[in-house]
Amino acid sequence: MEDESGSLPPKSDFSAWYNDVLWRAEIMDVRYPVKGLYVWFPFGFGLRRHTYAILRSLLDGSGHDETLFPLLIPKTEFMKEAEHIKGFEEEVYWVTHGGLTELDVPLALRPTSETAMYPMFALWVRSHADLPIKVYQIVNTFRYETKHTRPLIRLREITSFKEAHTAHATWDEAAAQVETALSLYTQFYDDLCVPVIISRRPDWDKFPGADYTMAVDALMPDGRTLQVGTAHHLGTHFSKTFNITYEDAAGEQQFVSQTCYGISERCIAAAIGVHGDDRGLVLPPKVAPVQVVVIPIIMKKQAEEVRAAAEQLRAELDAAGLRVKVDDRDLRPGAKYYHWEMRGVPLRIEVGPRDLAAGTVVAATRDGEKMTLNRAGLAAEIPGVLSAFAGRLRERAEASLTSRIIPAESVETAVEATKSGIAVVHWCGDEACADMIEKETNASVLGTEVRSVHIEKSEGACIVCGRPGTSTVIARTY
Ligand code: A5A
Ligand code: ZN
Repeated sequence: MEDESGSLPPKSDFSAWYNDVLWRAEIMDVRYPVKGLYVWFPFGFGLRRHTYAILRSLLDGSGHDETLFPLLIPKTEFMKEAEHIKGFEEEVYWVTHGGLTELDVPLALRPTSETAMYPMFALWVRSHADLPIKVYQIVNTFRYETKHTRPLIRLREITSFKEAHTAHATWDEAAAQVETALSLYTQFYDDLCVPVIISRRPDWDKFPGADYTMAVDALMPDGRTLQVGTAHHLGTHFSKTFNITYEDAAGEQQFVSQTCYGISERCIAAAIGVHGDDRGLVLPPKVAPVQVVVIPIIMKKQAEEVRAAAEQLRAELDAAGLRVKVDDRDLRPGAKYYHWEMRGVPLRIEVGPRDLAAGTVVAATRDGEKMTLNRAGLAAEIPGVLSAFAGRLRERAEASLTSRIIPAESVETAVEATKSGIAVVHWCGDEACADMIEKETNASVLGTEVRSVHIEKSEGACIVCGRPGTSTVIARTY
């Protein structure tokens, strides 16, 4: 699979860089013969595995239970919630035949699992004691996307859809769960060293069947935002449709209030896009499939000693719980550096004859910090080196985001700001004003009630009509 021919386009040419790096770093193979469907290379799948392990542990640690529902949803269930159908009807794949026999009830490939899960919730919930329900699954979902498809970003088979679904006794409890979800997502993106902006989507952009939608957006290098997660308050829309009720203390049947929240492999696209550089991927240590690569510098003399020392170091780092690899292929060291830099490995350690004699190793982080470390006690040093590296990734990403958040007091300034990043404007909440802003800027109103350490909430005159407005983020989006 190794292809070192030609060179990676510079990251400033983001779209070309992105496609090329996914191939060269062996994340996704885009040659599968169905549009919008891609294949995970084993290295990419390792990145996925470690990324989703964090997500799993966050969810497991906060009272969620993992579950697994069927992929196929009967049309009869799917068509029950009017807004939900309207939102998805153009995106659903249908299974109409079993072999040569036409099915009595066509089956939808889940685009998301509300209508698979909630008929079962109706059976599971009887009394107050059955609440809350908090479950999640990590599955593939299918959406017949008509916009430009892109690996990890817009897929027709989303392979790594983490969807959580909850049911509560009251609307307020569900609202509190939306906040919990946002805080879990904030921690998750902090582990990926990716700063995010949370906002409340305008009503016309909320999830089909939701009372409101909170969205999490990351800023990509080309100045466009990528929606990397959403949390929806579903109110009682679905519980009324699927008759999910519990008996309250007074013996009355009450409809549950629900939430759902989701993240897809876009989280990996964001980490790749935000941290990568002209030499390839730069991976946050917590998710890097290889965290440390050991490169034996083999010369004629002491070749065996160097090999043995590299293997000894590997064993020590492995025992310390680090994901480590020795690259003892018969290649020039330079070719190996190139190989592992492309794959984003956070730390490289070189072991050569001179180091053996001196009792040291030479180490280099993926962002170019070189250091000489004592061989003795090295395994205990590495976690600190990796977390300092993660800290620098986080700081650089923060700086890059803040430099591209631009307050705009007029539509003209918003047009300028959204060419390279995010405009913060005052908007009155009126759809006509939003239409005007979107038309002029070619960007989208991401939302209001903005949560970001970089954006202070404020009141001011709507940049279109002058009526009272609040801070609103606008950006070109993926
Ligand atoms: N049931 C809820 C959780 C739901 O489906 N929400 S959602 O439609 O907003 O999807 C959740 C997240 O999946 C989105 O925020 C987005 O980050 C991601 N996503 C949606 N469509 C996608 C696609 N075609 N390809 C990749 N990711 C997608
Ligand atoms: Zn207005």
